[in-house]
Amino acid sequence: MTSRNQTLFEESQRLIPGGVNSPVRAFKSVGGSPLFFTRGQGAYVWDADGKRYIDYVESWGPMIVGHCHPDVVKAVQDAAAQGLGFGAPTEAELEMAELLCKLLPSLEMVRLVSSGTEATMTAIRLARGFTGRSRIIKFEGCYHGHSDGLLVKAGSGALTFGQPSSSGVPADIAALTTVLDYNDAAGLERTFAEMGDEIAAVIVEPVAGNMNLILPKREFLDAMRALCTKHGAVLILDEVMSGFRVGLQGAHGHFGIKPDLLTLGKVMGGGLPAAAFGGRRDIMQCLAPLGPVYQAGTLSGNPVAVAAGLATLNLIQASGFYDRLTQTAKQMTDGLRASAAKHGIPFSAQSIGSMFGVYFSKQPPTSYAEIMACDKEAFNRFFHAMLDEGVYLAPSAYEAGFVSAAHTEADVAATIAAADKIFAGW
Ligand code: KE4
Repeated sequence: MTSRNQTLFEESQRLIPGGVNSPVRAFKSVGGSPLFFTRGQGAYVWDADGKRYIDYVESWGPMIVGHCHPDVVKAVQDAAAQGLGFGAPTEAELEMAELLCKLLPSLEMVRLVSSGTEATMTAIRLARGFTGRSRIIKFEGCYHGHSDGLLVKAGSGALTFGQPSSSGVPADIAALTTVLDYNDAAGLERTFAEMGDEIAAVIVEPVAGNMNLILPKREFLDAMRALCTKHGAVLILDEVMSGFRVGLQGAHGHFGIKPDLLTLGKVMGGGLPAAAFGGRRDIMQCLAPLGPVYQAGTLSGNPVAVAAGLATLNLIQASGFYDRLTQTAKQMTDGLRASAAKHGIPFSAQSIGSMFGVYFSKQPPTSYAEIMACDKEAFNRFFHAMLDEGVYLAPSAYEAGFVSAAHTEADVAATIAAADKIFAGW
């Protein structure tokens, strides 16, 4: 019998390119037909055939308190009952700005937008307006949304489909983006020595999650900060994914590196479209209506999305919240690693805060090249086998995974048991 998922996918493909509204959902790199979800509750999601999965994708990061947390749902219902949007300032936006600047001291000012792409695109424009320079530096495998200048050797869906540099981006724009190797401090130093006074900004995921999970080397982060300061370039830390995921102060708080601009998203919207960029007051004051750098958005600061974000950010401040999340992620990756070792399978796994990565390689990769050397076919086979066991991992070997406050020890044990059964028959 054809599954409801397959029927919906076939019908969707007639009207929606690839049948999806965001490419990485299409299961193209793992094969098979994407799942259409009908419901989420806590750590679980249900597909159109009524099958339940333990969810480690969590809408690609936002659902850190679990799906449909009652506090978040109530906040959304209460806000919606007052109005779905005004295109005018609301007190909730001031509350969100105050909370973000309290939680993240590097934010002297902040502006809300509706997606991570808007946040990073504007941060780049702001850096160019502030410095009067055009060149930007990014790192291969990092993904910062789909604005033209950043779709050059990008990660996430672009990498997943083997098209890290999108067509449709004018060569003149792509030529202003210099792409270096993640964790290569020497390469960064050489580039600044050659063209330091041309560089408007360096943009980086301080913990990379779009080429699977790659942890930063200390000297890489330190070099980046020092070089940007020395040459007057703007350091943009893109924490759309790692923000509030690595810890309450994101990766930059965890590693103690101060950005000039910071981009946020996902968790701060609680699953609804809210994102932000912010940082140094002298840079942010270049923004319209104060300064000459234009940026705008009909839905920016939407009161219903902000309500979901405020409720989520309130919950994550609970005492011990990140200790428990970090423990959950570590328990899970330790268990997977132990099971693979028992069955003699070249596999590794690691976690930081509530983010984790699983790899079919002997050691966790530390660079894009090492990620590309992992056994992708083995990952795809593992992905589908785990799906059969009711465990939903990201449908790509190039994405990080996430645990939530709703994942219990029983969920972790069931996940490890599922992997052990698969590895036993590998
Ligand atoms: P959005 O425009 O998708 O809200 O955010 C873009 C973005 C910017 N920066 C980082 C570090 C990101 O991870 C993202 C978006 N992440 C992907 C998942 N790896 C979103 C999923 C998708 O593209 O459907």
